[in-house]
Amino acid sequence: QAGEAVPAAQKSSWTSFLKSLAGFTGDLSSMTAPPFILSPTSLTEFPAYWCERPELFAMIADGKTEEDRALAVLRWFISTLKGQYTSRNESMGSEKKPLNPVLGELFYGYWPESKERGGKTTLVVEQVSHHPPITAYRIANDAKGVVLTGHNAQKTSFSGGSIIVKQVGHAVLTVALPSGEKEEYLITLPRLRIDGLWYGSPYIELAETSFIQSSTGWLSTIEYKGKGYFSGKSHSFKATVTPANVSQSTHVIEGTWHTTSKDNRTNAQFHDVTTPKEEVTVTSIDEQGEWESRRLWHGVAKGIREGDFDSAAKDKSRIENEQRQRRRDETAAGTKWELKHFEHIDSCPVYERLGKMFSANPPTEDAYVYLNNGPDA
Ligand code: HCR
Repeated sequence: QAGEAVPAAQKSSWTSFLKSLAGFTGDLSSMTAPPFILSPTSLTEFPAYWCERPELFAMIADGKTEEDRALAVLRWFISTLKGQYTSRNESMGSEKKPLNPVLGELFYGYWPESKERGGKTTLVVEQVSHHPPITAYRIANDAKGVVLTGHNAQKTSFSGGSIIVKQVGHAVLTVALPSGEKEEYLITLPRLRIDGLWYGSPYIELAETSFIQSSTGWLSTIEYKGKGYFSGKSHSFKATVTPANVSQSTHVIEGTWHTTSKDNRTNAQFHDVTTPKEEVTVTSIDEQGEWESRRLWHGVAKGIREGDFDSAAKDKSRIENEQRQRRRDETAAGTKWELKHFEHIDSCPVYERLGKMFSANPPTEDAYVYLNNGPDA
């Protein structure tokens, strides 16, 4: 039934929200949505999903051959999808609308060292643009020599009752090999469809194709399908892994990204995310700086969690007004906001070089270069 999951008092504002989505393109994060769909978490926390299985991230460096490492990168990537795209349904009952980060917002965290993963893995996130929202991040296990850098923005549109989200941006993973050489992987991002809006119970399905291109030539092509395709199951994927200049794939991996998959050639299990994951460790709010996400949004998040939406809205307006004032002051003084941990470049050299190998579209993309000055530097 329509609006089944929507609290009675918010049904009409949910209907207005859905109506305003029709014909909408652009930045969904700035749209006002009814309280029941609000999440107390800022989008700056999302890059942590890349590393909730830190041992898989670290293990990339242990691959003995180019093929082993290409498969290890694919295994780690597929294993992040459950957290990235289904974890709000698990923790909050449905997909929710995250807090829209302010320019300069920061999120720091780490996964402690352990025997399996060798070293501490650190996370630095910065909101590098507000309009449109762009989040830059860097995750590093220095002891293993595995580093991921990337940025993410979204372009949204509405079609057939679903929100379609094109992810803009890419990630680059580098592995420092014992030989002193460096291997690079260009990672493109899947398209999302947000379904279940009619019922007030949104969830994500992944669509189309994403790629992982290695500087060694190995290419993983990942196709995403929902119910009724491949296996008939939600969250299905099929990945083919091909060496350089060979069109026939060496590995075909099929399964559902939120559970398990198999390598068709060997019939061996490829990934398994039915086991517990490890959330990022973050210092307590009292110890955080004023730009750090959980401290910055503390009042709003508390209001949302406790159902006190008036106080959440008041604190949100305070933050937004402060931001507007800051921008006005900068214009008056003829100054510009300075990024803290990243520097913007118009064209990413890794994207250009590796993108050519699989005819990436677009052929060039901008990037944010990490300045090596995070809290653990
Ligand atoms: C689309 C989305 C904001 C962006 C989120 C991204 C794409 C961010 C980068 C992460 O690596 C992966 C990721 C996962 C999320 O699924 C995706 C969010 C889902 C909803 C949210 C919209 C802006 C809010 C839509 C409001 C709906 C729920 C009514």
